[in-house]
Parts: sequence; structure tokens; C-alpha cells
Amino acid sequence: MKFAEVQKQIIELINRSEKILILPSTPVDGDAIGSAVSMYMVLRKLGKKVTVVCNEVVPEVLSFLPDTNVLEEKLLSSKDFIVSIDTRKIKVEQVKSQVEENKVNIIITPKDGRFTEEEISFTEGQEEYDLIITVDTADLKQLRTVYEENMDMFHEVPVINIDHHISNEYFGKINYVDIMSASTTELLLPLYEKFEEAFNVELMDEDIATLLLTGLITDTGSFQNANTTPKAFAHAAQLIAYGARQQEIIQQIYKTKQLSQLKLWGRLLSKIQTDEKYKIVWSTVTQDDFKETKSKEEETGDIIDELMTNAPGAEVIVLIKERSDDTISGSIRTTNPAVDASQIAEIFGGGGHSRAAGFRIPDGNIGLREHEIIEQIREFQKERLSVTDEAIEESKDEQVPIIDVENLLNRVKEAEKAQQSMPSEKEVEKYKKPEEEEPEEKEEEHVSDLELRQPKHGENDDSKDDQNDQNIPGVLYKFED
Ligand SMILES: [Mn+2]
Repeated sequence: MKFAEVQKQIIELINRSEKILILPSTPVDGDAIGSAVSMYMVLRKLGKKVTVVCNEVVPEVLSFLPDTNVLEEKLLSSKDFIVSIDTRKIKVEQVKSQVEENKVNIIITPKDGRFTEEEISFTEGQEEYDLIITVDTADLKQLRTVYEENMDMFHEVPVINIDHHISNEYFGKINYVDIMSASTTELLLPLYEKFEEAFNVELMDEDIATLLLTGLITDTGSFQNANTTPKAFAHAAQLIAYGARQQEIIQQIYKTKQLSQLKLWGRLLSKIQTDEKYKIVWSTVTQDDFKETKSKEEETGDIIDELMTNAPGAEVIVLIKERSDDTISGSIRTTNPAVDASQIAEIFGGGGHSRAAGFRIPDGNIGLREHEIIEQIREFQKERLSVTDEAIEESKDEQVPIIDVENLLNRVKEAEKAQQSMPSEKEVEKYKKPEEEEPEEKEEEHVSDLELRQPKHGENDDSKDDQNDQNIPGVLYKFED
């Protein structure tokens, strides 16, 4: 069936429905939230009674999005008592409740006219929906308890299934599924435009466009994943033309967490030192570095692991950190199984495992300590290698470069691409309606020359260091980094 036909069926079904239940999949992400909340806003504009139920709380990183508070944790239970007003003749302007000492008043203000007792009815238990719309959901099981506890409802009430997952099970009465779509929100844009025509109402606004663009940005990894199609770019440009707050999305989802870390990276890379003879790579981070980059001490966590993967010629990688409590800590990683990181850490009173270890020393003078620490590691390596300085000199030519700083710098630059891959102003202009070109909209947006980090799965996860440690054989627990 052609999409145009499916869109028409959706419009017909929505037109016939009054109480609509919207269900995003779990775990919730930018696409699920962007789809569900935008659908809520659109259907409200069409005068529908809309409920969005999501078993999960909105992730902190997405809490900047408009109207995420409309998400309800669960469907009304059978314990609830519902007062209903028939609004077929008279529309409601406002509903308020007033709690008095021995009673609760529910105040219903009509738009025009007057409500009578005839229009009021009471029901116990669950609200009856006449339409369910699932968004970004490949399988009803992803709806978790909403589905598990209300399976009957899914048999009785028609379901519109809007999704882009290849694994979609086509469980809906209407399946608006396009696996070529980069996000569910990308599918919603043309649908909402069709609604505008069909219902003759202007629906798209800045908030709705922002929600849709969020799904597109998060599902494509800021337009860097393979699912980024030319159409996805065109839709992004169109959404920006509708007023989607692209900078806010990028800022909230990527920059706030990672810009500080990128700056810290820059500092750390500029201070990298190598000892080719004894195959040591090290760097230092001071309290000034943290302050000036506005980063936190924990943010060095994955830096040492990144250093390790980019230092093929190194055997020992050390990160020396000046801590806020006037102590100095060191994180050690070794790439060669023959080099025991825990033995090195023991020199400084620390410990750990063969590939990852750490230590902490009380004296906070990093300038002095750095030299001492590295000297002792040199000694350790000299003994272990038990080769003469001359022998090492001779073999120097065959050595692989000890660390690929260039590659590391490229990693930092990759982040910049995320920013650059957003649609250009020219592309956006194409979609702008002429009357929208007001001069104040052209306010120069400051585009930072600092880069976005390429989003990776689990990048923001505080347990990242843990995970990495777990990849190193023999490492059982986390070390201070
Ligand atoms: Mn999605």
C-alpha cells in the first residue's frame, strides 16, 4: 500500500476518534519521546482527548523538551472514579478542581452554552479509548506493563502502528511503517502536514518541530550513522525552517556533557610525553585544567583507555592527576601482558590488576611528583626489559610510533563533524515560507569552533570506565582515574 493511502486511513481513523492513547516504546529515547509528545500536541490541536502513557521516566538529557510532563506513568486503574461530560454539543473551555473540607468540586467551564446533568455520566475504572497509537515501537512487548496489563484493550481498540524499525511486527490495524526512515519522527513530519491539509488547521509550530528534529538527531547519531539518508537531511532542513531549535537540541544532548571533556582532551593531548626507550606514554591533569575546561575529575575516566588504544608502541600508559583533596593519583594501563600494571602501582603504594592499576599519593605537588613517578617507572621498565641502553638504541628504527597523537586529535575533530553535518542555512532557506523571513530571526547564532564528540553508545554512561575495565582480561573492579 502506498504511504499516501496509509496516511489517508490514519486521518479517517483519527477523525472518528475522540479519546486517543499514545504509547511510546521503552526504553524511551529521543525518537520515542519526540514522536509521542509531538503527536500529543498535534492531536490536542485537533481537539482530541489525548493520553500518553510511558512506563519509564524521561531521561534527564531529554528533559529540556517541551511538554514532557504530559507523559503519564500508568493507565488509569480500576480504582479510579471518572466523571465524564458529553462534549458533543458543548465544548469545554476549562476544567478545575477544588478541594473543600468534606468534598471535592469539579468545575467545568463551557466554551458557549451551559452543561446540564444529562451530559454528565460516571464511570468506575478504566478510561475507554477509541484509538491507540504506538510510536517507535517494533513489538507490543516493548510497551511493557501498559501492554501486559491491558492485553484485552489491544484486541478491542484499533491500533495505529507508526514506526521505522526493520523488526516491526505489523501489529496494527493500520501500519505506517517505513524502515527506510531514519526515525519515527521523520515519518511524522509528512503525516502532520497531511493532517494540516485534511483538517484545515495549522499544526506545525516550533515546539513540534523541535520534538521531531530531536528524534531525527538522536536516531542518526547527529547525522553520522549509516541510516542518515538524503531525505533525512531534507527533513531536518524543513524542520529547522519550521522553527526547530536545533542549537538547543545539540547543546542539551551532546555539548553540555561532552564539550568540557573535549576541552580537557585538548589539554591532555598537548601535554602528552613519551619515553620511546622504555615505551612509556604519560600525561598529567591539574586542578587548573579541570577548572579552565569546566570539567570534572571523573571525566578523565575514558581518556586513559582512549590513550591506550592509540598508543600501539607503548607498554605503559600513565595518567597523573592532581586531585581536589591535595593528593595525586595515577592510573596505569599496560598493553603488553608481560608488563604487570599492579607491580608498577605497588611502587607507589597502590595496586590492582595486571592490565589496569592505580595508586594515590598524599603530596599534591604534581610538578615534582610527575618527574619522580616517571623516573621510577623508567627504572621498572629498564629492569624488566633487562637490556642495555645501547641495545634499545639499536632497535629504535624498527619501533612503531609509540603513540598516534594525530589519530587522537582526529577523534577530537570528528566531533566537529556532528556540528557541520547539520543542514546549511541555504538548505533551510529553501523550506522557509517567504513571510517567515523576518530580520530578527537572522540573529547570528554563535557556532562554537569547539567540537562535538561523535556520539557513541554508552558514551555518557558513568559506568564507562567500568565497562572498559571489564574488557581487559583479569580486571575485576574499577580503579580511581
Ligand atoms: Mn527510532
